[in-house]
Amino acid sequence: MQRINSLSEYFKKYELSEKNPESFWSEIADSFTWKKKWDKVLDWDFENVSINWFQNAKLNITENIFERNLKERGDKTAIIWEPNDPNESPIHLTYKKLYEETCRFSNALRSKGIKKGDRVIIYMPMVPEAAIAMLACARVGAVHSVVFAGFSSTSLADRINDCQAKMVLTSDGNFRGSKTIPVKSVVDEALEKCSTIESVIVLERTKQAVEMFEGRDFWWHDCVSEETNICDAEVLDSEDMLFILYTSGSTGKPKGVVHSSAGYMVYSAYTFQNVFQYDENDIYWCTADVGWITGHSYIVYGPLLCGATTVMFEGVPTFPNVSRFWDIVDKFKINQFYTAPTAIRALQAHGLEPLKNNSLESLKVIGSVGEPINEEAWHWYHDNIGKGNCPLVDTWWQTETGGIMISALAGITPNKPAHASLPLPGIHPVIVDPEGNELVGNNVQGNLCIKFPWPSIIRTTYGDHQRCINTYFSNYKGMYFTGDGVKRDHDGYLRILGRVDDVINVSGHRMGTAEVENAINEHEEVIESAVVGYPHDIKGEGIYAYVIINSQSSDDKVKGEIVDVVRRVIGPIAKPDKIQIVSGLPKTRSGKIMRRILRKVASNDFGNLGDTSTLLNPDVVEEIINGAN
Ligand code: 7RM
Repeated sequence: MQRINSLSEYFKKYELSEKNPESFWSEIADSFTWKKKWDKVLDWDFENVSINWFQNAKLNITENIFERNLKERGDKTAIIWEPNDPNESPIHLTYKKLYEETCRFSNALRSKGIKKGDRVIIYMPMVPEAAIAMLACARVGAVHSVVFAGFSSTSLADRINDCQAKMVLTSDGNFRGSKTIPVKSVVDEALEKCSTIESVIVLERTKQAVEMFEGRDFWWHDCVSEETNICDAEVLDSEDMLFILYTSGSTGKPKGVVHSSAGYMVYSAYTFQNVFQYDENDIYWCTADVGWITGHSYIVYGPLLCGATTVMFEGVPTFPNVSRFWDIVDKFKINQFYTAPTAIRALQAHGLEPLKNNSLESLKVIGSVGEPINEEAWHWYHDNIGKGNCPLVDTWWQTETGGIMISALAGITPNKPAHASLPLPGIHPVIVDPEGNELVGNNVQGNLCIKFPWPSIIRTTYGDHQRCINTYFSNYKGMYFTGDGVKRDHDGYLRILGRVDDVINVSGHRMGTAEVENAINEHEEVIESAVVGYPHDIKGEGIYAYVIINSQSSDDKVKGEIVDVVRRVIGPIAKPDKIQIVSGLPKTRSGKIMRRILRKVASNDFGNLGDTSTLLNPDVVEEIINGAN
């Protein structure tokens, strides 16, 4: 894998990627194993969103993880798995062992009738089998869609139905901190609303009692017991779908973001290698869950394509105590550590006491992802975890981009607190004003767009291509619109300012305000609701819900029930932090809720509410201010 070693080399590569993107990307793609090479590097059209990378090439991403790595790295550890309970032994899976287990499970998938193009849902805890499940799908050409195991049965059912999945891979339960959470029973509940699922494979993890439905449900260990550890990889076209991952937007239900095989492979590996500057014997740990894009690209695919040792952690940062992350860093002598600002802030709140028995001296690189990192958290992380001598890579990217887009390259790009800094080679960001004029030069602020395709750009939203065009490629003609605001400072470094649409980012989890409102509205006494984000010390943003109810019951009772409804409809991560019962919502004459005002009130920023004279019901503003919590 091509690796950039100096700042001047970065600028050189960047320039090449601007002047001759095809030669830039084909040089990188050359280091992979192809069944057949491409006829043309790139064909693209942002108007109809038709993007074709490495045209007509044939490959399988798992051959690039296994066959390409096995000779040199067969006995090298691919995955280190750290269980929830620190007293349970970790598991070290070598590349050879991971390959064999993937083949065995690939055969099991084929035995159950899974073929190229079939959609398979993975609803599993953070266990090695979750990675094996993803890789086995990729091996047989099935399209995986991982659903975070904290989502509700309703959310799971929506995703199964949207992609018309044929199979669910799951577990009996999930160990998370001091709790044991049911998983299989959530699947059972979801499947009452689904008709496309033919079989369910259940991994035994917690050994809790589960119901197994004859003819539909099978134990993982039974499925693999008769299978061999050799399995031919399906030959895929570059643009064949690799996976679907659902993500929230400003309107409607979550969208199935589609990634394709070759482009995603090239980009996830290239960015992993260069951002983290991985060296052959390093131990790398990303604390994300495989249910999010960060887990896909930087726990599983990127690291394994590069032959790295990647750590997978089943538990939570606070169990059995708040030293857990740092204990794991010392236990495995982690060299690169990649986590979210929300985790940093939560641990920062406990002070330095939990660090006093940790050395952390193995760390070479620390990283941040998922939300803007505030300067205070940046410095705490840099000084106390990185001990002042580890480069901190603040990596900006999205489910739709497939891989890191704007970030320092560790040890190469000078660090600047709270700045994602510079685009990676091949990434051409532009800052635009609301009319779509490009703002050139330094000291400008506006909306972040990307004007040229990169290999792992979103290809479509599953089942609804028009929605992909409308959401990402219509706001600004000829450009991909990210939904984020950005500032280019006097040095030309980029600082991400957060979402400019109705998406909120709670503890690094993306949520549509409309999605939360729809869940709240399922409570039978709710007439209308409006959800906004507000600054939260630890979560980054908290969820603030304004709710109009039609009720004789006490406000407190309804508030409690609303929290329960959201938990049931979406999952615990979407629970409102604050609920204010109101008699009306500020609306424009055309009936649109003026969220600007609601955002200001939720942020305790009553000073300048802007022009409220155009409101249909200006009186309600005062009531809302008086009742704010
Ligand atoms: C990787 C991931 C994407 C949204 C994105 C941003 C925010 C992500 C950063 C960030 C500031 C960062 N995918 N975001 N990384 N904001 N600095 N380094 O999180 O699809 O779940 O979310 O997250 O708003 O649009 S995601």
